[in-house]
Amino acid sequence: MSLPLIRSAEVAAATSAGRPIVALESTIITHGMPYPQNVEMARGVEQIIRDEGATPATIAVMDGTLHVGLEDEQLTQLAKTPDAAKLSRADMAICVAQGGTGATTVAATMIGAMLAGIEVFATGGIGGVHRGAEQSFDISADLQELAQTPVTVVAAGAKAILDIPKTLETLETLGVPVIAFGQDSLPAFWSSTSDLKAPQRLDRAEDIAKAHRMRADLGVPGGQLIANPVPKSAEIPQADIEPMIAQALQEAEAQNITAKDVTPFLLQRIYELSDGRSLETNIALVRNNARLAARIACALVT
Ligand code: PSU
Ligand code: MN
Repeated sequence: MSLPLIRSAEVAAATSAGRPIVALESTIITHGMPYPQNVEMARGVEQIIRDEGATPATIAVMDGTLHVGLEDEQLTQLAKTPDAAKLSRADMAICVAQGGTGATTVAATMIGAMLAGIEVFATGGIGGVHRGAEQSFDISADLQELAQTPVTVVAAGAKAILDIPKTLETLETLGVPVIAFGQDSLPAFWSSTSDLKAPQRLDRAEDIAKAHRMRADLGVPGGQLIANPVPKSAEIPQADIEPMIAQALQEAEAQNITAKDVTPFLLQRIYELSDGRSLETNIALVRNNARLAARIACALVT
């Protein structure tokens, strides 16, 4: 059976030539940032990947087809659809089978990347164990996906809205390597450092590529999480962001926001509470992650 999967012209050409490709998610576009900053971010990030000598592949489901690489009109169309479905592992097959349209989370983007033979993926922050998870059981499917799907994911560490120690413990249980890039401390999304030491540290894209290869060679399933610190010039110190996170979390609880709606709600409220500063930082860190991911993808093909 042939899969309902279409590559963009650019991704198809790179695939046949064996050139490096970097996957990008689409939930960050539809549920992570407002229009038009979301489409500007998405285009800018794609260009960074090209400038590094790799090919960008933004992944989404449109009208029942899994698109690996979006043409510019498709990207714009998706960015203008804030009510697009948010597709994680559980949702993807149903959306495709029903001819639906939706944006892929980290988990679903990893599945799309694997199906298209792409081994490296850049995003902003992954989902994780939410604060209060001992009550809500809210643990992102992104963590399980990292444990089973062989894609190296470059993110800016676990998002500070989460319970970062519990997220790290869960990743350890699942056998997912968490590798800080170029520093000992685990980055915390909007902030470049945290009080936590990262379980692993690597300093070069080539070393990350080597570790990715070795994991496959050893027959260990799953991917790697690369925690790439946001550039200092764009960071928001933890002391500044923490009160806004606390307020957003309180409001989420008061308004009974649950399940898939939690992460988009928190990101939107922190954007408002920070007068847009959180968005500037978010864009800066995604761009930084795209650059590193492209270097890893290039190292994988040499
Ligand atoms: N982190 C961000 N922006 C985002 C997301 C994460 O900075 O938009 C998205 C990603 O697509 C991630 C998803 O996979 O949120 C996690 O959602 P949940 O917590 O519902 O699993
Ligand atoms: Mn959740």
